Amino acid sequence: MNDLTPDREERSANLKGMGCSRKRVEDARFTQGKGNYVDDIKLPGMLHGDFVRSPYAHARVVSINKDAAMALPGVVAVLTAEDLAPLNLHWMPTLAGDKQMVLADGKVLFQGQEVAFVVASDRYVAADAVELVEVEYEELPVLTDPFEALKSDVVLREDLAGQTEGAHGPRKHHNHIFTWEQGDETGTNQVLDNAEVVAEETMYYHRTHPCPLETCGSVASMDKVNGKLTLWGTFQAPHVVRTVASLLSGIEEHNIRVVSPDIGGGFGNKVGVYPGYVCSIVASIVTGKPVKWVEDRMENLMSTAFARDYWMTGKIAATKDGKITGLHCHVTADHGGFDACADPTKFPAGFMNICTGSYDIPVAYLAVDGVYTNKAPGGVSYRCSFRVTEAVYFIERMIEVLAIELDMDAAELRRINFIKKEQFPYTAALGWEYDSGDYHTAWDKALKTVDYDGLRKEQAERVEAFKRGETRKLMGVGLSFFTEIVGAGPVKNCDILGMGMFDSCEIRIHPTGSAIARLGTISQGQGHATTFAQILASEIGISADSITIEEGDTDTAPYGLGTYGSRSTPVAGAATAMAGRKIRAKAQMIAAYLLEVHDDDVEFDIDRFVVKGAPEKFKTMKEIAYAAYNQAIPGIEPGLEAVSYYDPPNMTYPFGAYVCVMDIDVDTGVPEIRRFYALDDCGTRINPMIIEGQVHGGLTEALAVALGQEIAYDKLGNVKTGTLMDFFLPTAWEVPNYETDYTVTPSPHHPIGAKGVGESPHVGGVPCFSNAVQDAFRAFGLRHTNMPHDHWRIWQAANQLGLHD
Ligand code: PCD
Repeated sequence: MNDLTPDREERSANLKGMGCSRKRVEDARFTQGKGNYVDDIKLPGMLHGDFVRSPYAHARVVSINKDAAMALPGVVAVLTAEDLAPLNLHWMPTLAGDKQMVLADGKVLFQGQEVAFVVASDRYVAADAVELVEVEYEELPVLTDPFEALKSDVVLREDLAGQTEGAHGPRKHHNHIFTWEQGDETGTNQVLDNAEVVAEETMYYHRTHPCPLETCGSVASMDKVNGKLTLWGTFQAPHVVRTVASLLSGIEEHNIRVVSPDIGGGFGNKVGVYPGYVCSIVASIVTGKPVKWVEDRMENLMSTAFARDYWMTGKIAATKDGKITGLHCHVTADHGGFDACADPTKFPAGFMNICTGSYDIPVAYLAVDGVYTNKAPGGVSYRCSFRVTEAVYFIERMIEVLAIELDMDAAELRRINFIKKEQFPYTAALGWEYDSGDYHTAWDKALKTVDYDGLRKEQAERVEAFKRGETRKLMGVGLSFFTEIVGAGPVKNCDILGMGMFDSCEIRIHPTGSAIARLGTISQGQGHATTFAQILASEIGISADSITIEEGDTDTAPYGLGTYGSRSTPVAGAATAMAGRKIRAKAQMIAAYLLEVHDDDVEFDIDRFVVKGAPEKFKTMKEIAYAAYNQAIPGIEPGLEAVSYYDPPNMTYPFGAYVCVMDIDVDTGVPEIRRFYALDDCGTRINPMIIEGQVHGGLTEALAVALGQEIAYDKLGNVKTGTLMDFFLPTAWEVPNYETDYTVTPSPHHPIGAKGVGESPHVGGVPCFSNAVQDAFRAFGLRHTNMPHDHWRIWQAANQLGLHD
């Protein structure tokens, strides 16, 4: 049975292992209409739910009259808080230690809040019945500004009235949620007081929203005969949903099966638990029928988790020649009506405490105040590891402002402050230990590729030409250098609702030498079925084409904390490699037995074990797998399976250097991106083609956020951007050609040296686009202007600088 495939190179290529741009195996299904999304699930007798939502941002619910709705043929039930109260499900715990109304209990706190859940025989009847539910409201004063909320007598959360302690410590005011402090306040203030130069700036990272193509939804099916609840849904963390559903409902966890089928993009929007999920479960329990809930686009934008909404004030101290000596940051965080941020429990402002960025800053202090307002709850990590995008935007803007203050080149200012290669592992002033990095090499490569000096020369010429009236277009050179923090991660630091953040992989090798591996994560488009098979192929010597990857079914997958915060590669990817190594260790013993040598006398070689010094004597993994099941081997159990639960020793710290060259028409405010160069370092690269796709996607979402995408409210708390007419979602029209590049600095603690990459381009991209806009006006005195830089805001900035006179 020996397989005498000729050379090692060919054998290695056959594996399609790590480093190979393997085509995505899931795409055959996705491009041929064979995907299986939540809305594709159709069960016999299935009912449909739809929400009555509040038109007001703050109002008392005086009465709800269901009669007319119930009279409509096809309507089965109209649930309100009163119906959920006996089950204790009218309020639910949030990931941030707060509680949130499932259905309005006494009053509403934001426009679009869920007031009643109509259950009907089809989606259209449900929608008609929603119109027939009569709700009487009494309007209350609306607070949409967190600074006003902190001064106002209006109590938003009456349920918390008088409570001076919250989940994250003392509350200073009835609309205040928490203060989170990190670092050395006294030391930082001392440095600021004595510094040669201090630059100060306040910036608003506006409220926006992840906008996956597929909105959120669920199908609940309670089988009262077996006592088993099955819940399909758009869940980025299916196991967590199962545990939470069990704790809330009292149904034993083995009787709950949670399935995330195909997911049409997550971007953090599908991490939290929404009233729709809870209501579909309750409705299925009440009616005994499966109940589907799928939100529409407006509901998605108005009510499911928002992102950002951080007011950040920074002070950065430096010497005259540009060496940074200290950093102070204060954030006022607008959390909306409930604190439903999706962060590890101990981090109420996520990883905002990585705001010292890629720079060697000796002392720093961060304080974050969380505030309630009349806006939708959420606070998700939209394509970033918790609040790292806010942190990177903050420091990359502070660097630009400091460069202006020092009258210095911003690329040079970065270079002299980067953490040096030999300083890794590096402990930052706010506590994180960066695993590895080589920032100078990446920066130099980036600047050289784009001919940075040439760009600055051209820019200076353009400024002169503008002043002479020869052009109305200015040129911006946007720079950003970012360090991400991904892979939450270590159980000792990170948990969600008490559940430690490890991840898992379970592998079964079949007798004929193919395999199935199941993971605790869940792909939403990232291509896990392609890439995890590649890790395994390299680890166990079975072709990736012969390995099925399965995720998302809690009845079969090992327990895991899910996919967000670019944690799949750092955590589940590590578990995959470790489980693979267990398989290999057993395979080694089997091979040695079959080859009649000692275990230590065989070694792994691509797809086989060979006798050391006698390469013609070998057993392929296929042969070993067959023997594992079919041959009695003394002292070894039959079968070839392994499972690994991996608790990472640290997070991984990918980084990157981005440059954007932009021309801005001063009279129309229209920016034109001439060039975008992105160098990413995510350590060992599993699939270069998928990485490139991830970078393109992340940059496009960064462009969206920097140049127009926002959830805006008026003074009455009406959402002004609740449809895709107003909410900017870039198309091929707005998106430039991206140039991607890389360096490779492996993670020293990850079994295959890989770091995450999915979010990096977004985290580095937002400041890069923003800096490009702002840099175009630097020569005319602009220091800082807030995002999103849509045409109107750019025009206004130009106008304020007197460029239209
Ligand atoms: N990779 C490779 N290599 C390396 C790394 C990585 O190859 N070194 C690849 C992997 O395998 C996969 C990807 O890449 O496939 C990614 O990865 P990561 O970074 O690890 O990540 P994950 O975890 O997997 O995922 C997550 C992310 C996130 S977070 C987000 S937002 C987004 C991204 O992912 N999302 C999404 N991307 C994406 N894509 C798509 N298509 N879709 C979606 O949805 Mo959050 O937190 O949730 O916000």
